[in-house]
Amino acid sequence: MLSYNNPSLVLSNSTEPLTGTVSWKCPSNIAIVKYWGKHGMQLPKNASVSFTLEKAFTNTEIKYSPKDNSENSLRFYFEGEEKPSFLPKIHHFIDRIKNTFPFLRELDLEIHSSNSFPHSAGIASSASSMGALALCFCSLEKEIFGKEETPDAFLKKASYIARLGSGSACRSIFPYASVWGKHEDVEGSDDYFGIAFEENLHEVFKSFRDDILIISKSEKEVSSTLGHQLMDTNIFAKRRFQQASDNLSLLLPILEKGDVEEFGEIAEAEALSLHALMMTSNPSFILMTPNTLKAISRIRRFRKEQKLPVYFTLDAGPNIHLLYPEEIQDRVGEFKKEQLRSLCEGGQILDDRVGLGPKKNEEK
Ligand code: 2P0
Repeated sequence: MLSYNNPSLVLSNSTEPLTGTVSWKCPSNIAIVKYWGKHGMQLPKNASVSFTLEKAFTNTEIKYSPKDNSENSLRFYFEGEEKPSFLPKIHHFIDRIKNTFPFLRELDLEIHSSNSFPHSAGIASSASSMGALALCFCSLEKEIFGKEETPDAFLKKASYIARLGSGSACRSIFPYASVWGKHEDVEGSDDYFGIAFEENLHEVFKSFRDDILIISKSEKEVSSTLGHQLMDTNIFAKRRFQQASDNLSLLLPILEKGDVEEFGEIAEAEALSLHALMMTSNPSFILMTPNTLKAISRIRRFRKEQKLPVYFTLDAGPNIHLLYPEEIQDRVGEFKKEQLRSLCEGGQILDDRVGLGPKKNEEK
């Protein structure tokens, strides 16, 4: 079992200045094979694979200084406004990583965070926000203790830490695509952190489009954390974890050879399985809305009639991710305008694509 526990990381052992700023930009990701169901300390019941997005990201900056013993050692600002309501989540995260980064409790932290996507667009931001925080915490270690490590070791640790903030966040750390969870077909895969899936990824997927149709901006009725929990008693759970594992085995060679049609079939099957699990949980819940279903049926009809490889996937919510290769973006653009925009709240569609992963914001 991998452990990053390090009791020596306390400020009295530091070699560098104890005041400064670190900042990271971290994108969101969309799972193609879904993670739904966990155990232990944020460990997945099945392996998942995701695409890293480009335009949906969180920017986080942490200003740090030694604790002055005032009560308010942690401050959080979202889009310029102080938000004490976010603090319990961050305290909980810091508590989970206290043995890895004991120095965090000796610091005053002022965290400034903002998202590239509009506020309350119904887009899950936990992957990008926890990813950005995890990267900042890892940079803090580097800044304060002068730690030297390879970029790969840094990202592996950041992914491990991000997982403890939010499971899916551990996949946001890598360019293009990531696998999280031990799977016999993926060398180096692990339940404790995500790994990059880049070398074997066909070029067509490196520029793949992922447009997010904002079907509804309302807050979800059931959180993902509760959704995961309900898998503990879902009567289909065992079969589902096997299905996810089988789908990953099927998907890997498809991602390698670049077969967009075969890819799309698995992506859609996974999305519908995820929502079927929600409907068969006890208590059950439904996150799709009538417009989600209308959009799905229009996408399938368009695909059939136009013979174009346009597919969908869903996150834990009503919004649709429209997946297609870059080369057909003009044709899909017309389709979105004519048939999908009217199904979106405020006509909103966020045009995104597979991206290059997180980036450290260097001081100007
Ligand atoms: C995923 N989702 O693979 C799946 C599919 C949503 C749909 O993981 O409790 O925010 O923080 O580990 O990662 C969303 O759940 O849950 C999620 P926690 P998370 O992306």
